[in-house]
Amino acid sequence: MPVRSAEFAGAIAQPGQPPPDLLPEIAVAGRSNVGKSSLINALLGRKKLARVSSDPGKTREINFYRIDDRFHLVDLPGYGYAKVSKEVQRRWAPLLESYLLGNPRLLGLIVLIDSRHGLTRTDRRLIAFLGRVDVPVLFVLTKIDKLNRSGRQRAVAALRRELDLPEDQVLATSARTKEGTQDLLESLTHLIDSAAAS
Ligand SMILES: Nc1nc2c(ncn2[C@@H]2O[C@H](COP(=O)(O)OP(=O)(O)OP(=O)(O)O)[C@@H](O)[C@H]2O)c(=O)[nH]1
Ligand SMILES: [Mg+2]
Repeated sequence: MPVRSAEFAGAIAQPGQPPPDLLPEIAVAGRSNVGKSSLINALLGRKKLARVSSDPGKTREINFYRIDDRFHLVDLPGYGYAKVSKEVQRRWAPLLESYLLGNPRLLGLIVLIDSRHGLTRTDRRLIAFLGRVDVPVLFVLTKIDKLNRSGRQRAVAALRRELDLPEDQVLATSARTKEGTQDLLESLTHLIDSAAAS
């Protein structure tokens, strides 16, 4: 199902700040530079809705995109980028924590992993923290256009093995070629539909 409308709804820069409105949310998390903003644009069929960093570590706010007036896709600040000072990173943690923990609107999380690098220590730290957030998590490998067919299969298999994930909890995508983005959109729609039905 294609997205009919997508627009920037607002941002949160301070812990405890309210969201732009009370729609259900699906949040996109992952290391800086993993391709969060690019994937959001690819999903929505919009080139420049979410800002793609020429300077990694730039997305420092939580950005909300309103999709079909039904839910928010939420672009979380990337973390773990070496050039961003420890001081700035220390300020992000409370923002992320206050957003993610005890958020009744949050229906699901998408965790992005760079398919070329596999799980890094930073990814593992995030995943451990996300264990405290009680929502379904979908793992999405990014930038698969950089790998050949066997490399892709290896990346998916390694992630599934390391995190002990069922097949339907891992997707492989490219924002560049849009591979995998339809599947991801379907998973999101499914999540929203089943939440609406319950
Ligand atoms: N080849 C390729 N490059 C990609 C893909 N997705 C993103 N990139 C590139 O990776 C870089 C980072 O992309 P962003 O979308 O800004 O990453 P981000 O996770 O939003 O980064 P922060 O906002 O810093 O957390 C950019 O140079 C993108 O062009 C992809 O699917 N394939
Ligand atoms: Mg970004």
